[in-house]
Amino acid sequence: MISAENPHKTASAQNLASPNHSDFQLVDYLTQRREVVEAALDKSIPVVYPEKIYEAMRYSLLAGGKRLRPILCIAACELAGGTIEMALPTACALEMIHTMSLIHDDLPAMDNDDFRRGKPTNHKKYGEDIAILAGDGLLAYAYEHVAIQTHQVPAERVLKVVARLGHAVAATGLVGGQVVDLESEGVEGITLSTLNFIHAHKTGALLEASVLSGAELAGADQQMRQRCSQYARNIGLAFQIVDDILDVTATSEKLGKTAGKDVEAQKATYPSLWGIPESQRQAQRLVEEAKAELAVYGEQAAPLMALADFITARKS
Ligand code: GRG
Repeated sequence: MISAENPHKTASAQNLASPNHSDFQLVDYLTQRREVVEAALDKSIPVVYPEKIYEAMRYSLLAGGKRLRPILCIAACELAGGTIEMALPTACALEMIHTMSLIHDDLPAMDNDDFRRGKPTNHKKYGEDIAILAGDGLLAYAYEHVAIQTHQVPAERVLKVVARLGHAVAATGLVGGQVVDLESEGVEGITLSTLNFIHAHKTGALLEASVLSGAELAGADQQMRQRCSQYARNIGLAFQIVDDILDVTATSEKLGKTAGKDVEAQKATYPSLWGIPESQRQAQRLVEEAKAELAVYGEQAAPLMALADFITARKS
């Protein structure tokens, strides 16, 4: 059981083991960027008639979480010479899409989870019908938000970002990954390549879209986009490996969701294929390779470098 105090809500900076990149102050950076994102998310969806659906959307959207995707988007935009303001609507949209995927993932027809971000899941609080609609509402709103709220960015860049988000969400991304994940449940002998497919799509696609859309909004050149893409693929996979490890090693209280679900659902995971020590080594290797991609940008890349370290150091 998860305590009613919602320890997950303020967890990200506190749960960070010491990052090992240069003098960059990741905890300060995360705290500042999270504050900006939280305020923008709070403003993004008002409560109007019919109140219930707006409240349900806000319930999950404003329930905390690490805000990793918006922060990656902002950091990549800054790396490419852009501003927080240029990235903020897309950053919020990424969190709306991510939250939508969590709401639907938690439904009885999918993972059937009771807790998320330290609180009862959306369908536990509002019922399945409203939870489905809250997810749909957030997904649609994400695109409207990018299209209407992005200023000081040429329209063709915004259009590219909208297309990129669509690609990350569709059967080419989250949806495709989720389908193979559902099909693989309880199946023995899942291969590494199937596992990699699931997570490159279910988790990696949106993380990659977060980094690339930030870079694109600021007009990053082809070489920077390629480096950002490789960086994001590596941290995406590392993120999932760490997620699998935490499912075995962390408590529900720390995670803000039910721990041990992968074993219970007989899911193939990286620790089940490799064991925990090798999974940790692989995650570390991927993070080092991700950082090496951006080394050419020096101090400008410090936030993204430190965020890569955060992936393996995180405890929730
Ligand atoms: C997008 C149309 C559409 C459908 C969604 C349900 C589904 C299809 C896909 C599942 C995607 C999913 C839930 C992937 C898991 C990704 C993941 C590792 C989530 C945890 O992310 P964190 O740790 O969570 O960043 P917080 O709460 O910190 O934001």
